[in-house]
Amino acid sequence: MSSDTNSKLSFATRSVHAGYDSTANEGSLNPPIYMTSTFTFDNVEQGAGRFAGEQQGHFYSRISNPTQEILETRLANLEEGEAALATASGMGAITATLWTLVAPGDQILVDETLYGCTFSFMEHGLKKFGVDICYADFTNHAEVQSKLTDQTKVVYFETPVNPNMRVIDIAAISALAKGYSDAIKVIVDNTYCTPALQRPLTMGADLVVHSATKYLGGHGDLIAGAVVGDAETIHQIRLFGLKDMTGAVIAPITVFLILRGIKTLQLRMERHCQNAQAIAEMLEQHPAVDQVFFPGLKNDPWHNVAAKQMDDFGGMIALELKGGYKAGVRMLNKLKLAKLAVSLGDAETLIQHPASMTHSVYTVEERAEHGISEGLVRISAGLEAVGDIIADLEQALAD
Ligand code: 3LM
Repeated sequence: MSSDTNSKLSFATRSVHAGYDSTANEGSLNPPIYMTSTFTFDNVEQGAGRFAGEQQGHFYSRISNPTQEILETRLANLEEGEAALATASGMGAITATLWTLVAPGDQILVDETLYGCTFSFMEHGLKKFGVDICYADFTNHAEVQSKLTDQTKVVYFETPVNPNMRVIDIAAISALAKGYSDAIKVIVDNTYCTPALQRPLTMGADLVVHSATKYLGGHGDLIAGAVVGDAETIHQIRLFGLKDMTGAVIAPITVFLILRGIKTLQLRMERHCQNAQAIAEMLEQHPAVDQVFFPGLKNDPWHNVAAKQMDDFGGMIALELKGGYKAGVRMLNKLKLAKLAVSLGDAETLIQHPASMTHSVYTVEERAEHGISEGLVRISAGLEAVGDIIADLEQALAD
């Protein structure tokens, strides 16, 4: 199967095959890694044609590379978009995308809670250049509606939200934005779900961004990102946000590792989801736990919207202990199997404290305003036998 979006094939099959044709590559089962910075031209006319975008073909690896192209075709296929751009990091994808889409005087309407560095880029980066960042609680649709203005160019959110696990209705927010103006670009950070669980482009979003460092790579051995959407916008992001603004180019060897990771994406997501569900159900019953935030729990406030738009409830959990921050520190320091680390989506169960780690760029006041509590603990359920993870958590929670 080559680069076509063959919708008759299932997700698992496309995860293994889409975008790669072994017969065009000496029969090599796995894709070649083109370690080259530049590409030779047959003559001056061909080189000039490629630079002008009038002729197909690669010319410099800051813009494109054949190995990268395989990953981009596969991601576009899985997200059901026209095109994709792979980048050196999730932040590379987010920054390349937003630098391309906004100018001074424009407004970005964002959910009140964002991954720490995305918040920092908006608040400390784009604002400095005259872009207005407007926050709203995206679970409150009337509030979103009231904050759309003629300056709004982008509507941006994560779902489930890192780290507090709110779930935002992608179809409803996209409809609100498009109802106000067709020109508004709706961007969803799909890192927590991956297309194995949720495909925002089929629900009205324009662009999807990813930290491929997480579930897509899946093994905690690389940093990468991607943006997926319509071919014209992706082309603009490649030629401006990537080529001129960030230079956040993905290395071909990293592409190879992500393609390898994606082959098992659906299998891994199934196990991450099963493990997270069992862990969340244990935590919900535990006397030391005050609250568990996981949309797979029947009485989670976001259970219904998650059930509507996600194929399963994901591998991420947040919790609040009865003893607050102090109890959280005690628990984290007692873990034996689960690793104390930021990042997520790896084979290993990872646990961290957002207020002092992933979301520490927010000030204490900002965290309070943006819905991130000081005692929150975040768990990325790994692929270990769930009984072993639960036993570790129970011993860490014991008096
Ligand atoms: C983390 N998150 O532990 P990279 N979007 C989302 C993310 O969670 C992340 C990015 C984008 C974490 C990283 S914190 C120092 C470690 C929803 C990253 C950015 O540039 O690939 O790290 O992606 O939550």
